[in-house]
Amino acid sequence: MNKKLESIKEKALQEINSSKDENSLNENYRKNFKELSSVFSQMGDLSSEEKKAIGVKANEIKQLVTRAFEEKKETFVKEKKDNSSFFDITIPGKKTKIGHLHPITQAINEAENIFRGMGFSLVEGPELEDEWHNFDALNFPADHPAREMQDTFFVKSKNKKLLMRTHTSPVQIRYMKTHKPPYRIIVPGRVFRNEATDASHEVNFYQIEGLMIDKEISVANFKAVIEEFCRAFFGQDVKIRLRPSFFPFTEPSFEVDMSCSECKGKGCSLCSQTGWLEILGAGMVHPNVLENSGVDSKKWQGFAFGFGWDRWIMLKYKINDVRLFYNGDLRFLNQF
Ligand code: FA5
Repeated sequence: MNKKLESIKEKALQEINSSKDENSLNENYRKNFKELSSVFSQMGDLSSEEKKAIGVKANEIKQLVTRAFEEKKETFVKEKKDNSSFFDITIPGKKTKIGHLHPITQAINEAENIFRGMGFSLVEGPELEDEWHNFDALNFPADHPAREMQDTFFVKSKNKKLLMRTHTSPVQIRYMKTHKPPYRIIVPGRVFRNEATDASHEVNFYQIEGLMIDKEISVANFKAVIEEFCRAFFGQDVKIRLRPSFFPFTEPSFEVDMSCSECKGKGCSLCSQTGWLEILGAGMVHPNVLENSGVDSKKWQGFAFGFGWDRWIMLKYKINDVRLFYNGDLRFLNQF
């Protein structure tokens, strides 16, 4: 029995100490402990003296094996800890993905910088507007088709007739009503129209409004400001021209064309072979609009303009569908 105990001890210690990992250590301990325990069940035929001596020895071996098991386990735990705290400073870092500004916002910032250089400041207004600011104050007649539900998103409300603004021009009114002239502002912002979408029409899109009012502001000042802006944005060789047009809130009104950014005025598919691209609506602010905003139209005069901002950026980057700006496709957005 003594010999058997000795051989169990040797084998247990040898197997425990040579275990390669925690799993094999557990298995070796379990197996040998079971063998050791089986000695106790074989002590039935021994005298009480022998039983006592063997029992003491078996218990000593049990303690010895258990200690060896715990010590070995401790080395594995320590090894694991050492490995996990190791930090290899030579491994290249993982680049954190950060977003960037939307191309429309980037271009608004660029426009703001250019206009600031000409003394304009940036003003914002609400997207949810009332009918008076969006239409009446801007001299739209009561029966103007833009006021129809088919063109404008009206919002249910108890008191005033509310709508999603169809252009940024109502901010002119809000600004003039609360500030004294002279004025030199630009108003970038989102506008909404109830229409079917296609490559050049969205239900929500951006405009940049401009307003300059002083004592002697003329169409010549307007032309100089817009030409300067177009050149700063597109390049020095850009030309612009004015064509007569109509808006209820400006008189006279004009559409502004810019020489085609693609063919430099020679004629191509982008400009329908005309050499010109339509870029904005503009005009001298109608006296009724000044009066509606509390500004004396006999003393003050000036111009306003409105860029369709999405189409302007489409020209710059040769984008063929306005809907790309809004569908959240990262393959498109990541190019900016
Ligand atoms: C206006 O909205 C006037 N408020 C502009 C203005 C301001 C004129 C100040 C005079 C003085 P218009 O409805 O033409 O004008 O729209 C301006 C521009 O918005 C258009 O030239 C076009 O580039 C753009 N636009 C119009 N509808 C859409 C649409 N559905 N999707 C994308 N762009 C559009």
